[in-house]
Amino acid sequence: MRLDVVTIFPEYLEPLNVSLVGKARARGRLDVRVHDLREWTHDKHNTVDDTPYGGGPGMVMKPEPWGEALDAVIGSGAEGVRPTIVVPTPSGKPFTQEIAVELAEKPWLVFTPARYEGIDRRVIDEYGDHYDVRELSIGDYVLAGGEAPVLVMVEAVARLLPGVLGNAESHRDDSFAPGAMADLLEGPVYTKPPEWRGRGIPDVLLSGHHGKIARWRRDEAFRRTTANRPDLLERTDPAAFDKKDREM
Ligand code: 6GU
Repeated sequence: MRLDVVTIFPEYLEPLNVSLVGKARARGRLDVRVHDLREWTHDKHNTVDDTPYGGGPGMVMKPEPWGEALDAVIGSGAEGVRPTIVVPTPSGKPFTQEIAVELAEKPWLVFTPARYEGIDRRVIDEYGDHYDVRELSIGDYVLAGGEAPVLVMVEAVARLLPGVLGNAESHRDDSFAPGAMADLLEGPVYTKPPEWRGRGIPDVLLSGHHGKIARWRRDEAFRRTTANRPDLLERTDPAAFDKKDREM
């Protein structure tokens, strides 16, 4: 997969050289290219923003640098490969695991993190007429720019690519993964030593009884979901739970 990021803070994307994403790059699973938006400005001060039409606080990112940057980046692609353009914005649709799975199937993602009050709307409309453009938010809070959301989304997508996670099974029962534990949060996990500061391990995990262990994990997932994310249970098919679950 190819990933391009156009930003006024290329150094903010340095973490893409580290850990899972960094290894995926080193192994050739990911081709990541970070670009400085100011390369596509032409004035002495490399201006990327201006005051908003209609007045109000803050600044808006000018359309011309974004247009030139996106034309150059998109034009550098392989013959016939069209990018999906991801526009991080608190006004976007929620970025979910389902969207991460969908994006992980694309050959090429171009991210356009903005600072200030966002990008002149005409840029999104213009590229939206010709490409698959996704305006996505990572949660209900406001950040100063889209760079941290790009790191979040790239990590969520990269770990789904074939050959990136060490163990292909590792994301099978992730919280939010589709499947048997869909819409349940993951329960607690333990490792050695068997006793730490006077605290032991739930006996069932030492029992060797795989059926009982699976049952316990599901009960814990249900308990944790009830406590932390009751909204997730509202949208779960009641058939996914048996009578005993509902009595917990
Ligand atoms: Cl994608 N951008 C910004 N600036 N703030 C956010 C966000 C994105 N998602 C949640 N808050």
